[in-house]
Amino acid sequence: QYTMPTCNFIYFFLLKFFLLPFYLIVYFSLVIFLKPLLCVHKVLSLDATHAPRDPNAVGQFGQPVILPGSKNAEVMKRWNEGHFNVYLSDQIPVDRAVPDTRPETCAQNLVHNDLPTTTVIFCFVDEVWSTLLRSVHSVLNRSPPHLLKEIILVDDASTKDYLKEQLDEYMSQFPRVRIIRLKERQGLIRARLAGAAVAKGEVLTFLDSHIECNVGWLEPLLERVYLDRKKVPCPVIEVISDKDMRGIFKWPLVFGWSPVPEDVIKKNNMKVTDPIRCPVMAGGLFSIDKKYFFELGAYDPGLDVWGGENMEISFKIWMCGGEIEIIPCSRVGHIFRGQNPYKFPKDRQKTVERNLARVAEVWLDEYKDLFYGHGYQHLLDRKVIDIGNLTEQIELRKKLKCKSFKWYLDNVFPDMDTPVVKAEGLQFNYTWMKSIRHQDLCVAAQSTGSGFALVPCDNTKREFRWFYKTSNSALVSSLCTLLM
Ligand code: LR7
Ligand code: MN
Repeated sequence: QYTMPTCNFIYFFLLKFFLLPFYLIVYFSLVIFLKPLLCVHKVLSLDATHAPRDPNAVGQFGQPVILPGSKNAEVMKRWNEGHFNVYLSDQIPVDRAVPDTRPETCAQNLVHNDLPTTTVIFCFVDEVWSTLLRSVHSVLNRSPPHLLKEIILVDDASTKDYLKEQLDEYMSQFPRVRIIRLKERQGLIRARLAGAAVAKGEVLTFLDSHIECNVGWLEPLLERVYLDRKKVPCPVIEVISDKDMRGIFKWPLVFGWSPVPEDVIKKNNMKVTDPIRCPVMAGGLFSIDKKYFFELGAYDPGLDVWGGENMEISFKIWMCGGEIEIIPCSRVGHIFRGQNPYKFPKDRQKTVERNLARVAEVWLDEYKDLFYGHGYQHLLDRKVIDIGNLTEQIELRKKLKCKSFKWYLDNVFPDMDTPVVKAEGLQFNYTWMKSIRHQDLCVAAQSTGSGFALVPCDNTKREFRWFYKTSNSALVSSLCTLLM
């Protein structure tokens, strides 16, 4: 016979009550003692950074080398091969030691044990032998083997002989390194896409072909992708950027570095090792979840050779739901140079301008006036410059339901100097034509000198032109400047 179980409520309650501290102790000891053992481990310091294999070689620990004056002629002779001191680079070992430049606490940071694997993609055209090798060695020596799926070298139709059989032969000693050769010069954007298309790792890590990764560079990048697949982490690019610098742009879409505003550091109580949110990435060095990269439509394949792709991917990431960060514990050195050492198939300036115009047309909404207004008016004449078809890019933006450029400025880059005039709850753009515009309406000064009116824009008339005076941050009508 079935009898209902009697439930002594009070007894049950007391039991729970007295056992609660016990449960809590067990729970917290599990979390505190076992979790680090089970699912996180220390950042690996595989490379003997402190023990150079050849201590007598020059350039160990990044020490500057002073060459005797007698070498000047040779240095100058080889300079143009890479637009840096190629002669010296060839003297420095390909696997030299570098000083650990991370903020002190980075070495104690923990990352998850089950991080995703990455494919490192280097694309290059006519890269200098010693710098290309040093880049590859630094990745091989300073990345945990279980996280490095492979290194893909995409040869963007180099013309130098040593980058053919000699490179194949050298790299054949490293089973992890694969070489892809493009038949025709594609430019770095399409070369990276070719590498990404065959990558087997879960995360793509793009690097320039003249870099040196520092100890523990990879784990903190992969950790961020692991925490959120829409995070796009970038290492600190040594020399230029430092702990509190982030990538930004100025009009007309020129990349630069600027410190994080003081109030942001205070408000978020930021430590030197905390990730720094970046309105724009420099372009060459970052990790991104492979599936996410393709969901975003990768790069606009219509971008040619060099330039603008960092703006495109940055706007796309932020406006379509992702984030760009600089990770202070991840550090990679990069050789900066005054000129591109390779030829542009078409004119360099025209190539970059055309790339930027494509980005402006797809992503900047009404703010594209600001881009054109900063010296690019001539690009508006499509008979002079054909920027190509943008249908696919515009469709993509719609499909991904990306936010507006205004949203990006307000939320991601609020400290940017956009000459936007606010009045009566409306936002006006101060355009490159020097008009104060809201949609199709512009502010016109009254010639009687009494106030102004909001009327359909007509850029041919003086009353629509306003000059910005930096001395008192005022907009002065061109009618007034006549009197001044
Ligand atoms: O046609 C080309 N084919 C290529 O494969 C042209 C270039 N490349 C390769 C080249 O060999 C190199 O490995 O692409 C890589 C980048 O070219 P660089 O080194 O000439 O570029 P950069 O360092 O002068 O410029 C920065 O901006 C570029 C804009 O298109 C790219 O985004 C670069 O990757 C980027 N570099 C960095 O972000 C490093 C820090 C520089 C800063 C600030
Ligand atoms: Mn570079």
